[in-house]
Amino acid sequence: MKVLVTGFGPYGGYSENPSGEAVGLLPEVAAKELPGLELVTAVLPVSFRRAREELLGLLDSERPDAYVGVGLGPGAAHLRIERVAVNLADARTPDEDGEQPVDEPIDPEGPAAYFSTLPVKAIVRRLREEGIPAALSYSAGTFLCNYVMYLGLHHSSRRGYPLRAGFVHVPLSHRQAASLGRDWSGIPPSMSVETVVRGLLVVLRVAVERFEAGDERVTV
Ligand code: PCA
Repeated sequence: MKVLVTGFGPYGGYSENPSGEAVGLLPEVAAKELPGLELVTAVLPVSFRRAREELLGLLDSERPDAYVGVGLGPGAAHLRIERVAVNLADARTPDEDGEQPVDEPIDPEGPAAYFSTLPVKAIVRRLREEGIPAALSYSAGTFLCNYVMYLGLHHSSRRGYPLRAGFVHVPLSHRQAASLGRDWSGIPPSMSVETVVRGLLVVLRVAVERFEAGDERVTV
């Protein structure tokens, strides 16, 4: 099974992005722990135009069986397994190229939303069993993370590949939380990048198990 996993680079006030850091560490760990998996990784820029070009280019050149997007969700206290991507780009702040779409559809011809086609509940269950805090989430926002999740699912629906696609939001890293926090009450929740990497391995393991078992069910 071939899986594309993408993280994001720095953006806005975040000079580091733990999603990109974790995705960068993933190939070495996955080679040991999931030897049968063909893994392709990339760190996307936080730019609507360039992220779209890179992601669609990778989906077409690599033709992965599954796509897992990963991004930073500042304020998240656990891994958020996203369930829905909406056809909306509504940026509160400009992207890294200064573009700021407001109230724009991602594709005027596309459906209002797509559900993740990863086995999201099985993933959450397995993460918790392995001691990693995780929960389902019903909004990936309206910025780049929702954008790449929608694009992945839209591509899957239109072209037939990847067969499965979904998205994981990760908390700030401990280092970020330590430097961003102002006082006792102002420390945001955080997770170590190592735990995020372990969590992504679990996501991949569950996806591979389902795929290899020919299990067509989604969600459960
Ligand atoms: N998080 C942002 C964009 C890039 C990232 O890592 C988001 O949640 O949309």
